[in-house]
Formats: sequence, structure tokens, C-alpha cells
Amino acid sequence: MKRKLCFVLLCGLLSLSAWSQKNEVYPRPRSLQYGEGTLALTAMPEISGDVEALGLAVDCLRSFLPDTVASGKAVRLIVGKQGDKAVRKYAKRIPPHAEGYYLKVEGEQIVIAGKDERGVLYGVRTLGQLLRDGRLPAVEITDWPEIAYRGVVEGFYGTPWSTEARASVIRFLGEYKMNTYVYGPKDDPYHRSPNWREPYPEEEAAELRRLVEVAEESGVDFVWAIHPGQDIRWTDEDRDNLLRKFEQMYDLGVRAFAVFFDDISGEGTNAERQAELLNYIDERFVQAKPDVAPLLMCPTDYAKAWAQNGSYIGKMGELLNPSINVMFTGDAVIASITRECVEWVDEKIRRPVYIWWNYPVTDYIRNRLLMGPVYGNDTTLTGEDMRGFVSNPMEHAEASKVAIYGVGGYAWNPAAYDALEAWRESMAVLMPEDADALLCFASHNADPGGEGWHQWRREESVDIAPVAGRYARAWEKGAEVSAEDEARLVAGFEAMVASADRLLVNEENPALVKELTPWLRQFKLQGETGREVMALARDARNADWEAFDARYRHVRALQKQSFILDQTLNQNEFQPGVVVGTRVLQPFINSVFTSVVKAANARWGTSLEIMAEYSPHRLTTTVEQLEGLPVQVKGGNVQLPPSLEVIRWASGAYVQVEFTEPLPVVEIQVNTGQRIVEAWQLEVRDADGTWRTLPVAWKDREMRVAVDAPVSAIRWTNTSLDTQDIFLRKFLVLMRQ
Ligand code: BEU
Repeated sequence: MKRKLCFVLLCGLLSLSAWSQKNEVYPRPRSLQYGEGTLALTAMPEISGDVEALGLAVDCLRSFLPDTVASGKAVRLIVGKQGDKAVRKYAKRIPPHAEGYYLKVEGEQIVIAGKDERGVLYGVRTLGQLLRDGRLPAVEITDWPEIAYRGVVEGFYGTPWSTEARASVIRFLGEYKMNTYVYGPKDDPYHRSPNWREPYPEEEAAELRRLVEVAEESGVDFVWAIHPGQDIRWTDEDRDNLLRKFEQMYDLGVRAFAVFFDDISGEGTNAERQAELLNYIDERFVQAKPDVAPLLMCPTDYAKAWAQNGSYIGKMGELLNPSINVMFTGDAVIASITRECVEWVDEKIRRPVYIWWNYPVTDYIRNRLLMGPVYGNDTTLTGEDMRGFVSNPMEHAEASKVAIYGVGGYAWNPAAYDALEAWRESMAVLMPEDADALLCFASHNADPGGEGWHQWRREESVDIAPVAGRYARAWEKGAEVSAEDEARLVAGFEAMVASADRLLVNEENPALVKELTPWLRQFKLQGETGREVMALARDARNADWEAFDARYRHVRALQKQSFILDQTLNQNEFQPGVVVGTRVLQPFINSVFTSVVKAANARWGTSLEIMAEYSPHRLTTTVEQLEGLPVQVKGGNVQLPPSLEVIRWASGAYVQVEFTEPLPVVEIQVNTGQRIVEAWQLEVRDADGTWRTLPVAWKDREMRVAVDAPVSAIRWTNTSLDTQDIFLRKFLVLMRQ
């Protein structure tokens, strides 16, 4: 009986220890079996293997172990790559895949047998992850990556990363078994037209040389890309210019190269000429050198949406040398990667595609951060389908690591990839102490918004979304709200405020805090506003006018602060400002605020403004759906947010935007989603207070009316005798800047 109890207890302890070790290796290995017991490892083991030849792997070992040999009986580490004498005994256990490794910890011995040098390095990295408080679990692992090239393509528009940021990302890639960093920032003039022909000035060249060294030390291939297509001439001279530039980069230590032809027009888009040039470079440069990796190219038709007829991309498949890798972004420029698309493009290019994944890049939505989980890519895809998978990040390098971490896990082992688990873990990797606060922030900053060029969306605020939906609907309908929902929402807003406060003074990761600060300030305000709007709703329910009145003023002040942040932080010429929680939280706050103030006005006979966001300008309307719509000020222009739903516009109904003072209006643009709508009247009020009707001209679905005068108000009216159903995709007033 006693023995039985002991057995049960032991099993409990063993399974507990196995459980506590469970999530330690990332990316998740192919096969991992824990044995019994642990091994103490507090100093360098006694190495059996060619220490000299093991270079990087031994350096890596030193990064987590003191460089002293233990006194007394040392742990023995048998280490080497396939074919090495030291690991001959384990030859059969080495997985037959590039960069694979076999690792066993048993008794006082550790075995790491790699398929190749990187495999050995990855075995040592795994060992480093398993080591906790000087102890290793008994374990046996067989592991290899599914996708050959994994990592990052710095390929966005906007401020390129600093050398320091790049070095940090490259080390991060190495640490999580990613092997590729592609250098192709669009706003480096020496990468792109017009200066691609020019050598880097000394200082920039020295920085690149340093990065190549960091990459080498990290076990990462530094791929330097050139982007010559916008002004290339198909002459021997330009071909030699390109080769000369590659030679210069080779002299800086670069051993992997790419040529990008994305986002170009004109002569440079010619498929035959591109292929001819690439084959020439491949034969005369890449293959002529003993140590240069296969050439990588990004085609002009890099997304299926454009490559539909397949003629350009098909030519690439037909003409390019087979060793050249071809990038592709998926069904669209910004898209989740589907099996259907991968199979389609693989057939066209006659080789497994190299995915350029446009996530978490924000160069098309610069007022946002994308920090949600990496999900939605097909997890049945294998190395036979894709040769590479690299992520195009945000201009915020440290914040991008959330997504890069996920991409690393996915590309290593898509079938075992768990998006939520990887996402949560990445928070602890970036900020061990404040991981929960970072998770709170990230969970509300995930969606690209779908308003601009790309419609791709992400889930956001997932935990609170159903609660928020229920509560807002109840207020809209004037129904009873659930106390439990209310409590959860209040707690959610309080958690936002507390998280923002903690993150703003976090000292674990200063680079991340610096990048996030504008958004953290907005996030804190959003939490405070949400909390106050919930309290406002309570005051209204309790019919407590005094409390309501004071709270209303407070909410207005918070809204104004948020407006000021949006107008002053992160100002750029594309999407200036700072927005957070746009998918669930902001619409929720706006909706509840509107419902509550409407109810209050009805109850107390007041006419408190219901505009849900602060704006210096005023909106008045007789269209019910437009009530409370904010008049936004963006980059010095004035606009209404685009509508997603159809708007019922009764005969004679209007919307009017009134400015604080006469403003120099250049043009008014309205897009109703329809071809041409008739019987609409656009009027402006001149500085002297007189109204005049403007002649309306329609081009496709868009109306563009030149004004060029100081204007104090604009009115847009349905002058037909019928109700008209239209969208308001755009209502933009361009100002003289
Ligand atoms: C992401 O906005 C983005 C899209 C493309 N226009 C560019 N090229 C490719 O995706 C291949 C990319 O540089 C840019 O960051």
C-alpha cells in the first residue's frame, strides 16, 4: 500500500516536473522526450569534439555558462556535426535535414550531434533554453526546421532601422533559430533608385560591415538587397554598375544577395530583361564565387491579385535559373498565406516560393502598432511548398519582435505552431517582469483598420469584445445592462490604465518603451476615458444630474487630451497621429457615450454635445446615423470617418461641418460608393457668412470640387424627393497647408 502511494506521488512529481519543463524550448522541437532526473551544469563541460571547429556553438555555450571547468567530476559534452569523429556513434540519430540536430542529456553526459554547423549551434541553443538555475532535465530531442529560410526582410517604407536596432533584431533571430535577415529598407537611397549605383559612404559602409559581423556571430545570413528597377537601363553599363555594387558589398563581408523589382513602373518591369540580368548575376557573380548563397529576387508582380493572368510570373518561372529564389506576398500585398495561393505560385515559378510576409509592417498605417498574435497562415505548408518565410516588420524594431517571435515558431514547425502560446511567450521574452502589462497593451493594438489601401484585418480585444458588444447594444436599446458585464468592462479599463503606467516606467526594455511611449500615452487616456464613460452611464442610470454633469466635463477633457496627442505625437506626412484600440474599444466608448448623453439630454432636457470624440469643429446633422460622428483633423485636413454601413438619407436631410473660424479650403472630396448620385447639393459658407452652392462634378465614384477660398462651414444635402441610401466612404476637406 505504502509502495503504491509512493509510486503515485512519484508519478505526480515526475509529471509535474515534465509539465514545468514543457514550454521551455522555442521554437517547438519535432520530438522531445523528458527522461528522469536532472543534471547539474554550472560551468563549462568537458568537451569531446573539435572545439576550434565548433566556433559559434562554443561561443554560444559560453554565453550561458561561465568559462570555467567545474572542479571535481565534470559533465561531458560530446558535440560535433555529421561525419565528425566525436559524434560518429550517434550518426543514425541525426535527422537527415539541413540545420537539424540530435540532443540527449542523460546521467552526467550531454550529446549534441548536428546535421551541419548550424544544426550544432541550434542544439546548443536548445541546451541554453533548457538550462534553468544550473540544472538540465534529462531529455532526448530530435529537431530540424521545416522552412529553409526564416526571419526578417527589412523592406518597409519609412525611417530605416538604426544599426543598433538591426543588430538587436539579428541577435534575436539567431537566438530563436531564424537564419535570415534581408536588408532592403525602401528609404535607404543606396539600396534603391537613384543611388543604387553609388557605393555607400565610408560611415554607412562601416555600419554595414559591423552588421555583417553581428549576423555572422549570431548564425544569421545577412542578405543585402538592391532595388534598381525604377531607373535601370537594360545596358551593359548598368549591368556592370550592379555587379560593381555587389562586389563592393562582397568586400564589406556580404555573402548573400537579393535583387528587388517590387513597386516599380516603366522599362524596369520587363520580365525577360529582369530574368536575363538575374541569370547573368547568378552565373558571373553568385556561382563564380565559392562562398555566396543562392540569389534571391522579388518580382514586380509579387502578389496574386496582380499576377492573375500569370504571364509575368510564369515567365520568371520559365526563364530564371533554378537556384534563384523567388519572393511572393500571397493572394494580396497584405494577406494570410494560404495553401491555394502557395500551390498556384509554386506552379508558376516552378520552384517552392519564398514568402515575403507583409506583417507586422505598418508603413501604410503609420498611426498604429500591430502587436497581436501571428495567426492565419496555413499550418499544413511544408518545406516542399515554401523555401522561405520572412516577415516585413514595422519601423519600430523592438515592438516588431512580438511578430518576429511568432514567425520564427511558425516557420520552424508550422504543424506544431500555437499562435496564442507563442504570442503570450513573446511578452515574457521582451519584458519578463511586466509581461502581463505588455500583453494587455498588445491585445488592444492588433488591427490594421482596413480603411486604407489594404483591407486585411486582425482580431483585437478578443476577451472583452463580446462583453462590450452586449453592453453597448443594451444601452442603444435602452435595455437593462448586466452588472457582471459592467464590472468586467470597468476592470478592463482599469487594467489598461495600470498597464500603461507600469510600461511607461518599465526599465527592462528601454528600446521598447521608447517606441511604445506615444501609443502608451494614448492607451492610458483611452483606459481613463472608458472608465469615466462607464461611470457616466452609472450616473445617468442613477439619475444623478450633479455627478453626471461633472463627469461629462471630465470625459470631454479626456477626449480633448486624446485629440491633442493625436495632433502632436508621431506626426508624419502619411498617417499622422496615434490611435489605439480601434477595433473594439474606441467604437465601444463612442457608442456608449453617444447613447448615454442622448438619454441624458432626453431626461433632463439638456442639449449636451454627443460628438463622441473631441474636435474643435462642429458637426450638425439631420441624418440619424451621423449623429455623434467625430469631425477628424488629420494632417491639417478635416474629414469624417468613412462609413462601413449604408446610410439612409431622407429627403432634405443634411450634414454640416462648421469650422472654428474660416479656413483656407482647397478642395472637397466625397465618395459615396456609388457611381454617380443625383440630386445632392454641396454648399459652402464664405468668410462673410453667405452660403453658396458649388457646381458638383463626379468622376467615377468620387466627387472632387475645387474651392480655393476661406470657408467657415460646409453643408451636403439630399435635395431629391426620395430617401437615398449611400455610403460615405470619404468626406474629406483639403486645406491649404
Ligand atoms: C507594405 O506596405 C509594403 C508593400 C509593398 N508595397 C512593398 N513590397 C512588397 O511587399 C514586396 C513593401 O516594401 C511595403 O513595405
